Amino acid sequence: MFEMPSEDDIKAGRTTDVYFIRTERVLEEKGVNPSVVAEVTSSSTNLNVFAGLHDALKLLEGLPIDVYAMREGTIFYPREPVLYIVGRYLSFARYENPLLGFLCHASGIASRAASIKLAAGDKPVISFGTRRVHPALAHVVERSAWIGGMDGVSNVSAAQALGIPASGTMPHSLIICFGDQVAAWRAFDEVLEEDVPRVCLCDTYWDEKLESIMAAQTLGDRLSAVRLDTTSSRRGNIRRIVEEVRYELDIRGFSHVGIFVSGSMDEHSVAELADIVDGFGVGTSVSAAPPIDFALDIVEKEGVPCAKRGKWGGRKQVWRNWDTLEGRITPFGAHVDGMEPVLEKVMEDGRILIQSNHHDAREHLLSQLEVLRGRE
Ligand code: PCP
Repeated sequence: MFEMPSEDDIKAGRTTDVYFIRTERVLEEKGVNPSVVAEVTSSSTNLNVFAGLHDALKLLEGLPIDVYAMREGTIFYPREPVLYIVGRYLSFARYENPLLGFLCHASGIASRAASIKLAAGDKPVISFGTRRVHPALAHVVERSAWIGGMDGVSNVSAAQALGIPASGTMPHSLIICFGDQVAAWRAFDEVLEEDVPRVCLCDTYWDEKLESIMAAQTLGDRLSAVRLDTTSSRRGNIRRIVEEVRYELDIRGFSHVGIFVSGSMDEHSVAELADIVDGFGVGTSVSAAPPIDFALDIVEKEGVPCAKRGKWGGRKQVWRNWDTLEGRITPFGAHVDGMEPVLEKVMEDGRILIQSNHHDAREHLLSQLEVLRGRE
């Protein structure tokens, strides 16, 4: 129905670049099929979070290869292999494209989510961004945002797949349908279950301060927060607007009412507001985050290091001191005192050896963010 490949297309390696198909034919024709080690690395110096392993293993399942990888949610550094394959090159040649696609995209989203979560401190951040991407990507967007430390996701289908409740407030269209903010807020409160937070959108027709006071006077103690999603043409200095709304709510005895901000938020605007805002909704910055520039390179052939220029040769291990996040790269088989190996065997002869759970990955990431916060 929609313009996209089927799961069978992806699993069969058809969503690949033609030069891999031609390479297969040339090597087969000439009887060349070396045993290699091929590793995935990036040169990115941003806050990088590894994600996408779950789907990557499903893609490679059944191929006569062994795979070693980091846990999802691991913060990684430039040149550190996040995954490597051991096997005959023709066993996985055409899968380089979809493999990198799964890892580059998911890790890009998880990394941006983690940067925003780091900027938000202890304030919750909800992922609002699946409306900005192809619907077929909704699950990978929200799973990666969750691994990256987001505190909730708005997409219903993805939330169900993740096994978490979907999060959200109310859209402007609800207010416009009623044509009256108060009627809309009241209806929202009357109709929805008690476990749905009463967060009223307060910027549709009038000034944020006025609508916030109205919402507090309308729902009183039942109001948990007001959402400010001020349109860009009126946004001006959003920090001043939030301070004003905070002051006006407090002097009227509504200090229990939180302030939730959304609309073109990123790690910079979140950092600027985190001390006065109680929660954030972030869309494009996370869902349309740039992919990580992972590359897959052969670094060892028939047991001999053989990397191209710009790459470090030979099979490797990555080491981490999880208390300081200090890292080291060594040849495979070496040892580093006071550090733990990061790359573990996750596939043996095409059999998946681990369950890459998104909740465990998120906890793993959050514990590393605590170390980074400790440095600030
Ligand atoms: C949308 C939503 C969030 C926005 C998008 C998140 O706003 O409410 O605030 O996406 P962003 O981070 O990419 O801006 P609107 O479509 O303006 O409003 P509504 O809530 O009515 O859908």
